[in-house]
Amino acid sequence: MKYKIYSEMLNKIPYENKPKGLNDVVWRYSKNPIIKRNPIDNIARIFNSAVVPYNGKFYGVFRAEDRKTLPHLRVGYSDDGINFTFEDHPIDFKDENGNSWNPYYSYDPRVTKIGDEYYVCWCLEAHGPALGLAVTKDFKTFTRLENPTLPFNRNGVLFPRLFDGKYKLLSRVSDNGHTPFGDIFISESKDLVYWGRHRHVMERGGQGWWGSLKIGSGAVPIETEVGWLMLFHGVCNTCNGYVYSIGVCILDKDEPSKVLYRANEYILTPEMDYETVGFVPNVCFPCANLVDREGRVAIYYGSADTYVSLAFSTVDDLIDFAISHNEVVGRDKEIGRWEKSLKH
Ligand code: BMA
Repeated sequence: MKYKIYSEMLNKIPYENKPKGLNDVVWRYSKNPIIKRNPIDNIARIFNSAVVPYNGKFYGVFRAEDRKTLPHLRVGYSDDGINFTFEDHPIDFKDENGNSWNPYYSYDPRVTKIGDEYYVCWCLEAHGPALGLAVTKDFKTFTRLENPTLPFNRNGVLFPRLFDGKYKLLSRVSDNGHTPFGDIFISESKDLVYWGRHRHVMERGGQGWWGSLKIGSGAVPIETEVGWLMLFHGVCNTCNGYVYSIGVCILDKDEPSKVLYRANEYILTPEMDYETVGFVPNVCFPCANLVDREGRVAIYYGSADTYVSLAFSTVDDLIDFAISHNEVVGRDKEIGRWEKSLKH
């Protein structure tokens, strides 16, 4: 391994070697998608979901949609990270007194392990879409904390460690609909209740078009000696709607509002039938990544708002790709306090 990894490295992850002759930095699992349509009774689709290691197995918080097409979150578990068994009920979130506290809709979860606690950050109804936060130790009881953001906000991802005693959260300001804009921001909190020191991290755009409409953080960043390796989604607009691709960047280790490297090309874009055809065509939406002791990476991504799919790479290759394809966009290298300053 070329670069040191400080994030949790697992003994075992789902993995397939890169097909011979392929030049791409990321390659798909040959048996994709791993979760197909109508996967369990009365659930039409499971997609955009987060998988983490727990108790020697792989546990996930999944975005499931019933036949009313209303999304909720649901637990699933697996020995191999590929074949999942799902609970027969949605997560019943509790407030601090143990009473049920469930939002009207819930979607796009990310799960961050800090110590022996797992934090779920997702988008929920709070007079408009906002981020919710809940913590579990056993994937049975999920206790909600205060919502970290006001509406309108989505794509919340908590970092897997504290920075000088402070939690940091990436998010994307949005609107009430399908948001035709969006950059990635970061906020911090000492107690997971009060959030502040909001900074701009990364802006949409660059010379290419694949991330020109909006970008949003994706999987939990992986800490390496170079910086935080992060997969994100980038969206471009077309006459037939939005196209969601996956990109890679590296954020500063101590001040992640600074972007160190960002690849100007996507690393995965909708090409396969299970990505280009479905409830929403042309979507690759990363929500989780697992790393093993050899620095190999398994990427869980939602495809076409219909399936869960897997792709693979290595930390070394992703870092090298971000460095060799680096494009500095706007003022992303700065700490993100302002876009323009007034000169007197
Ligand atoms: C976004 C989110 C995602 C979804 C994507 C494509 O706004 O709602 O859940 O995957 O649109 O439809």
